[in-house]
Amino acid sequence: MHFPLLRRKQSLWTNFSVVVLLGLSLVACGSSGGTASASIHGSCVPGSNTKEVPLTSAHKVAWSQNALDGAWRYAEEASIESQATAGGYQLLKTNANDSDDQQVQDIENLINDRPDVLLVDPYTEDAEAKTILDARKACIPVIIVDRDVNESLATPGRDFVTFVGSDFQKQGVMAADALIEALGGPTTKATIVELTGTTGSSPAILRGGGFDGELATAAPGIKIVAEQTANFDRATGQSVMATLIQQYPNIKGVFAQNDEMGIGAITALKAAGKKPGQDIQVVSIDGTKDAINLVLAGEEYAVVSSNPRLGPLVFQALNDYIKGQDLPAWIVQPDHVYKKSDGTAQAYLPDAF
Ligand code: GYE
Repeated sequence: MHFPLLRRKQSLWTNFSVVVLLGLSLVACGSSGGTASASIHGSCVPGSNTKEVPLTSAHKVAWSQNALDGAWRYAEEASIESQATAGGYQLLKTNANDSDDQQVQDIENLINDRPDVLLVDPYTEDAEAKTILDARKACIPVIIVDRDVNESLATPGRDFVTFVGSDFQKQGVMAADALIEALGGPTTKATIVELTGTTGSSPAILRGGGFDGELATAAPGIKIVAEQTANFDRATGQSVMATLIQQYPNIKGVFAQNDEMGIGAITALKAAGKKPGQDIQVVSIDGTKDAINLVLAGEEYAVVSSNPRLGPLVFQALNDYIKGQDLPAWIVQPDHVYKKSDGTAQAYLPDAF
């Protein structure tokens, strides 16, 4: 006699459970365009931190950019945007204006928007790492773009899917080899200064490490008398160089960790009566039109590229991940050296940004 009632209670309870579970999984795994899509993040358990978040399809892509200043960053932004458009994705964009605090806030806001996947170009290596873990815990897969995070704080293959970007260390080595050549080869004795990028950012750390290490081993007679940050910025590069050239009037070379600072440095050197390209040699990294034109004008010896057109690699990685392929921890963007003497700067000019 009691069975029907019991069955009814059970089925009510079962229906209630289904509703609750559906609701929870919607919260946990996000939704695309307001439709239930618990399945796109497969077996991800919110709050767990043991393996990377699965992804079976994506429409809503979030993109956290660390700043929008200078040709390099505009070129990168355009590359991400055009690939998102070409692939029919919805792109949620933020710009942290050179601020770790702002970028941390941006990423937390983007997590709350429940994108299917999150792309992050972190301002510095450590500050944004916790937000990558937060995304992981919220079952949102992350691809790190351009600048890496400190991988001892957030690990590829677990906390994020992959890192897509250049080999900054190698860029530093190539820049050192070019400057050594400009100054007369491995046995040269000379002093130089180095303008460093944003302190704590992966390109500043790795370009500096690559350059300093290569210089010390390949041309120990060339000494770095000052290393000072100019935050990857042209105007700051100019003012820092204006001070350094007063302090060290006999330097024979300048390594600027990006083109913007290199261009600022050349302006300051000229204002101080120096002849860049003749009595002082400058090398920088990025591959902007402005810097390549200085190379062609004979005022800068070489530019090492850091190709900002990362969109194709990023969206290829996203598609491969969706197809279930195992991605490498690092997808490397290849770079090159451009000089006037061998015609490479001229040949590259149409591609400069
Ligand atoms: O060199 C610089 C920009 O992260 C590689 O950031 C990038 C660097 C690039 O500000 O121009």
